[in-house]
Amino acid sequence: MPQAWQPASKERHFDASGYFSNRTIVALTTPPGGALCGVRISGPAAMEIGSRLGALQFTREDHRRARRVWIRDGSGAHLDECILLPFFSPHSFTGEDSIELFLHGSPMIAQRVLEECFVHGARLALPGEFSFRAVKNGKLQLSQAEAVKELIAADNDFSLELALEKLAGSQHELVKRVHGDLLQLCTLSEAGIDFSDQDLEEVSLPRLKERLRLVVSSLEALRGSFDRGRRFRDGIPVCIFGLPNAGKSSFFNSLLGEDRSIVSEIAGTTRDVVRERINLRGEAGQVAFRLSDTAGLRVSSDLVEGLGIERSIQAARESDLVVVVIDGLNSNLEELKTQFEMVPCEGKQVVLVVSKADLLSQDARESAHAAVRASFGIDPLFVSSRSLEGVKEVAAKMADLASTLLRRGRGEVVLTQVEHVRAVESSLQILERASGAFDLVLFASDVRHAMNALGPLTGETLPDDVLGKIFSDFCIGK
Ligand SMILES: Nc1nc2c(ncn2[C@@H]2O[C@H](COP(=O)(O)OP(=O)(O)OP(=O)(O)O)[C@@H](O)[C@H]2O)c(=O)[nH]1
Ligand SMILES: [Mg+2]
Repeated sequence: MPQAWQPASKERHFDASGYFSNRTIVALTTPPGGALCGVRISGPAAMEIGSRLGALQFTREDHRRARRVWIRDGSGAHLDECILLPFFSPHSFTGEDSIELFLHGSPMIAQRVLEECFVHGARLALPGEFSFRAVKNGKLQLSQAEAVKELIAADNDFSLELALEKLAGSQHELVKRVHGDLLQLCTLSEAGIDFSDQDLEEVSLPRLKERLRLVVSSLEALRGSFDRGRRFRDGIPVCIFGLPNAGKSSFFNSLLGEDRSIVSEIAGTTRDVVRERINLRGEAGQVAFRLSDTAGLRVSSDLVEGLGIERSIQAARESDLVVVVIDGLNSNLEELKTQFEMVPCEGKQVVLVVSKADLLSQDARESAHAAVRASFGIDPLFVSSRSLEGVKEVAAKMADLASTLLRRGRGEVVLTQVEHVRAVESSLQILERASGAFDLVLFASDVRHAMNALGPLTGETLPDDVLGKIFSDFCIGK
């Protein structure tokens, strides 16, 4: 954010209680550089500040009524002509009284308006503080607030769709259901304790354990979804693999559209794994990848090169997709096959690419094609990092193969955050103990603990400092 947008008077917005103060807060809600600039004022003094800025009086009748007004500072000097929109509590984003201003997009105006709000007692909002207040006031579920952050960060079709569904409440609904089931189990087991002398079948330990199994399987499915969630968040891991000098780094650079890896005619140029994130477009949309360029594989007496080769094999093992680059001019397919067999390919997608197509005659292409097909049983694609022939086609093929790993049913929940999967894991651990409990008292206590362990997903039993930390990752104005 440009310097001019920072408030000059820091002490005016210092507030020791951080997220847990109820002071009126203000921040820009749009990034700099646009034709318009949004400002949100939220909190108990919002209406008063709005009234002073616009020399207006608000009644509840003015809720959501946009007005075009001149706003002025305390001396009566013009600040800007803008649109002013009041929202009365609880019908606002934060659930508090709020004023939204739409100013002309000038950093100078924005700074002056913020300063004027500070004069009237507001302080600058902390990162994510509007969303924090919305969650605190029950206007937004924690998972929906997190979805807003993911929505802003989404840079490909698949993560955008997932964040939109999360915003619409898919994850919250599922977690609420599981939480509700656990609560019901708590209630039933406590009833079982109270009426233990009556031998009621419905609240007997075996019957409750039976019910618990259903909850456990929902939680297990949720835990299992994280494997895919990581791919949504970080991209699909892809390894570019092959013998030295095959043209791996050149192809890697062609995909990225920049000279990221060093390329030379000396075999063994790449030593370490070079990683980059990239989005590639296929038929189903854009897919994010974590692309790794690796050291060429050969038997080497050089210690450093040997370590690099070990890393190449490790990178291939950890990838969902392996792009094997075969030197179009000088390929030793037997050797390549031997090296490739060191990578367990079960469950992996493989794309074979013959490089240096610009140097290959039609005959050479045909014989390379036949030889690769005979050795690997897969048709190769031809690319040239010089003319860029075939690069787009390989990119599209990679995106199409990878998109099968990201496909979800509509509304299918996929966990993308480590804190969430940890919460599910710890809940499951406690429920495992509950499944082996010998009496209802222990069973009831474990089920209650397991329910509380889901706090990071529900937001209900989270300690204040943890909640504050979640929102501190947001941007100011969110
Ligand atoms: N004409 C032509 N030359 C290429 C092409 N791709 C790579 N080369 C050349 O082949 C040589 C090796 O390219 P690199 O991309 O460094 O090969 P590498 O597989 O990364 O090699 P190592 O890192 O040593 O394993 C360089 O001289 C490149 O200029 C291509 O498509 N066309
Ligand atoms: Mg290389």
